[in-house]
Order: sequence, then C-alpha cells, then structure tokens
Amino acid sequence: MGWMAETAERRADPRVLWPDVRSIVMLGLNYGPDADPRGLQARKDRGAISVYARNRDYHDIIKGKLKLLAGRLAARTGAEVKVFVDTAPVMEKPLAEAAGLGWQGKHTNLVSREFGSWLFLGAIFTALELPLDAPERDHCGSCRACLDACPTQAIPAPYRLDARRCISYLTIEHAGPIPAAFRAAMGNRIYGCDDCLAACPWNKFAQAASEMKLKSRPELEAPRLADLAALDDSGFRALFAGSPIKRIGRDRFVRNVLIAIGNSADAALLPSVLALLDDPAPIVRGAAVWAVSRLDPTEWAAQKTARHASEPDPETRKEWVA
Ligand code: B12
Ligand code: SF4
Ligand code: SF4
Repeated sequence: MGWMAETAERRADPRVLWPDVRSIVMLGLNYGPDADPRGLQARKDRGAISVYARNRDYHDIIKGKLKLLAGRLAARTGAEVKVFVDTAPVMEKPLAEAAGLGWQGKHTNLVSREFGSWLFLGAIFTALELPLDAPERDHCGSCRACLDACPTQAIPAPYRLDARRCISYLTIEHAGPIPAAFRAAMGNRIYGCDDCLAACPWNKFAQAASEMKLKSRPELEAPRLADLAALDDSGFRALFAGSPIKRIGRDRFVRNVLIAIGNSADAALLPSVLALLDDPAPIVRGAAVWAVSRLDPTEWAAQKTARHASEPDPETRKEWVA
C-alpha cells in the first residue's frame, strides 16, 4: 500500500486522473500456472494461449474484488474511492513497485519475491491519507534470463520493451497482417506470450493460482489448431464468451491460428488452411496464403496461378508474391 511522491514526479501523475487522490492502494492477484507454459511449444498441432487468457477475463475478476474492498474502505471511513484495472492510463507497475508489491523486472513486468512474475495488478484510489509502505528494491541482479528467452528480441535492453516486436502485442493488439519477420518466431503462440515471464528464476517461489476463475479451462490448455481454424464468428463467440480473447474477434484470432499452422510442419493441417483461402476477411486469407507456402510450396504455386490476379485486397495480393 502506498504511493511515493517521487513516483508521481517521474512518471504519470495520478492526480491527472483524479485531483482528490491522496493515497493509492495497489493489489496483486496471483495467476500462477500449474506447469511451465512453454512445455506446449513442442506440440505443433496445438495452439498456445498465454496463461492469463485461459479462463475468465481478469479485468472482470479483479474489478469485482477491488470494488468489494473499496466498498468496505468507503463504508468504514466515508472517504471517496475509485478502482482501476487497465481502465485508465494508470502506471500500475511503477505504482506497485512503489507500494512494495515487487519490482519492475528487466522484462518490464512486476516480479514478486512471493509469486514470481505471475501477478495481475489493480489499483484503488482514495481521498484518504494512508500510511506508506516501503518500495521494493530490484532483485534482478546480473540475471538476463528474460531477455535471452524472448523469441523476437523484443527486450532490446534491460527494462525496455519494444512492443512492436512483442508477440503479446502482435497477437492481441495488432490489427493488420502479422509482419513477416516475426511469423516464424511466433511458433504456436496464438494469443499472448509468456516466455519472458516463465523464464524468470523468481518463479521458483510461485504458487499455482487459487482463484478458480483463473485456473485454465481444460479445452483452452492445448486446443487443436484444426478445430480453431474452423471457427466461424458464432463458434468463436461461443467458445470465448467471458474470455479476454473475445475482444480480438474471430478474424484476428484465426489469423494467429494460421500463422501457428504455418509453423507446424504438419501436412495434415493443409485442408484446414486451403478452406480459408476463400475467407471473406483479408487478414485471414493473407495468413492462409502464408501457411500454405510453409506447409506445401508446390500447392502454394498451384493456388497462386488460380488466385493471385483475382485477389481484391492489395495487402493480401502481396502475400502471393512474397
Ligand atoms: C500497454 C500494455 C501492454 C503492451 C505494452 C507492454 C509494456 N511493457 O509496456 C503489450 C501489449 C505489449 C503488453 C503485453 C503484456 N502484458 Co500488458 N499491459 C499494458 C498496460 C495496459 C499499460 C502498460 C504501460 O503503461 N506501458 C507503457 C510503458 C512505457 O510503461 P511500463 O512498461 O510500465 O514501464 C516503463 C516506464 O515505467 C519506464 N520507467 C521505469 N522506470 C523509470 C524511471 C524513470 C526515471 C523514467 C523516466 C522512466 C522509467 O520504463 C519502463 C519500461 O519501458 C498495463 C496495465 C497498466 N495500466 O499498467 C498492462 C500490464 C503491464 N500487462 C500485463 C501483462 C500480464 C502482460 C503480458 C504478460 C500478457 C501476455 N502474457 O501476453 C505481456 C507481457 C509483455 C512484456 N514483456 O511486458 C500486466 C503485468 C502484471 C505485472 N506483474 O506486471 C499489466 C500490469 C496488466 C494488469 N493489470 O495486470 N501489455
Ligand atoms: S511477451 Fe514474449 S515476445 Fe513479448 S517480450 Fe516477453 S518473451 Fe518477448
Ligand atoms: S528473468 Fe531475471 S532479469 Fe528477467 S525479470 Fe526475472 S530476475 Fe529479472
């Protein structure tokens, strides 16, 4: 708990969000996995969904808990409160560090001595004057496991992230075609990425999540790429109801699945890809073109003759000449 004046000066000032704020209570929720999520990368016919997205949307879970706690604080003190989980530009990691929950590791996320890298963060702003906790200090030392583990070298220097290279950004936030330079490195990661978090030696103290709504749904632990590629809009919505994945929509998700299929070297997946060459969404067609080129270059050449000239989308047409 707490908020250092120094933090307000050197990073975004929370008073911009709410001028009356006097203290910030920072909370972390453990979402530690049962096993190292990187184990799934060897199963090329399966998609790897990052640990945080294998069940309910954490925003909903944390918001509920924060509201409960903030409501009790308000009832006991009569002070005004506001809760934030990614709902406003709150610098959650530096604030959590200032509040003593952990430190911002070289992968830029908060690392805790108790829970390793697997913590969601949330904030309660209050008009109350609360006693400050001491900030946590940096315990990364000479370690650089997260930098070395990153498949796309998205951590060019300690404590610096190049989001344009980060698979989490590319698979979740990026709307267009995945840049060709990062497709092979994505492997079978179809939503988010956990490699830098999973590499952190402080995870040896981590505990599996106790919140049931954060435990992996069995069908999202190692889903078959063939099943995911076949999802239409209503199938996608049904599978991901209540999940954070729903937000990116079927087209962007199937784009990611096709990149994973292109990396699978599994010829049995070719029919799933060919069916998507005629998809109405250009980003799906484009990713399908790339996947065919990787699985079966001869088939790709044959399909190119039939389709290149008639492809209406300029970006997708480029995939046929790449
Ligand atoms: C935008 C965002 C992303 C972007 C950018 C990530 C990033 N590192 O900035 C993308 C889409 C890539 C992303 C990915 C992920 N995210 Co995200 N993301 C956010 C979000 C919404 C904002 C973060 C932000 O402000 N970034 C801007 C950069 C500039 O700030 P920063 O990294 O906090 O820190 C910089 C500054 O503090 C500065 N700095 C540090 N010290 C100092 C000192 C001085 C003097 C100065 C001037 C500057 C300075 O340098 C730091 C590094 O650039 C937060 C929620 C929130 N409101 O905080 C979640 C959040 C950071 N994400 C989270 C998670 C879980 C992830 C993923 C693990 C998800 C996944 N499995 O795929 C990955 C991890 C990727 C990674 N290695 O960071 C969690 C992290 C929890 C934790 N333990 O820290 C958060 C806090 C959400 C939450 N409420 O729990 N995310
Ligand atoms: S989330 Fe993945 S791609 Fe992004 S920095 Fe971490 S290891 Fe690299
Ligand atoms: S892997 Fe090493 S360098 Fe990276 S955050 Fe963990 S302790 Fe720090």
